Amino acid sequence: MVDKNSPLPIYYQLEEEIKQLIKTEQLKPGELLPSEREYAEKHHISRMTVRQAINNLAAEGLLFRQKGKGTFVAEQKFEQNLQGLTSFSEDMRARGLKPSSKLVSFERIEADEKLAANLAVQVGAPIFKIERIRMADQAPLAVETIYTSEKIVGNMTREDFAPSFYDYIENTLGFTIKHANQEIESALANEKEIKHLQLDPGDPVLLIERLTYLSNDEPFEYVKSAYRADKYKFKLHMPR
Ligand code: 16G
Repeated sequence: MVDKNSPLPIYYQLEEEIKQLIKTEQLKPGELLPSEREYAEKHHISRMTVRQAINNLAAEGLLFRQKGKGTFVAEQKFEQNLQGLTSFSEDMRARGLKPSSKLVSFERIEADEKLAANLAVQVGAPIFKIERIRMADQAPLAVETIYTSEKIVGNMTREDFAPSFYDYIENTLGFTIKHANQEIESALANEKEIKHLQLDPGDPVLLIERLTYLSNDEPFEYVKSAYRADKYKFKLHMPR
């Protein structure tokens, strides 16, 4: 409830009230929010103040607007722990969701200098380049381009590869995956990402580059992924 005698700005109090309703699922993902007018009348505050609160929550990704329809509650973001090396399939199953992939392309190419350096192979060595859309309960979350060397995965087919790459590496080929180095940065979605992730021009994505190693410290995959920024947040425990 808004308290006009509180030192906290009214828009902020309203933000906290709406956040609490989302957290306790009294406002559920996909639900239409009451109109600015309703909030203004209920709390005896100006529509400008209501708009400010709603703008802030939309900027935080908790709400989203649809032209002509109103403001809706967004899906809660996935929290991705940055400690521990997990596969997409494992992450989704741990959340009770069904992982799946849609293959965009599967090619055998020759390593250029950058790939050769990343995957510790000779320039020109055979590399698999696989592009796929990663989905949870059929909703697209990321587009991923994986480079892996034939030297390690052998004569891999697209059927071997789907549905889980890490499962193929560990359980079919019998390797142990040991560690990875990862970089994360933000960007605006490019045309391909807009198409595959059902985004609008100007929407942000989180770009992740990962280089993953086997137990003998040999790199076996170099991955570039774009994750929907409205669906992901990354979390890290930092002991001092
Ligand atoms: C994740 C990894 C990717 C890995 C894939 C394996 C990131 C940024 N990427 O998407 O490197 O190839 O999992 O998943 O985390 P899978 O075993 O389900 O195919």
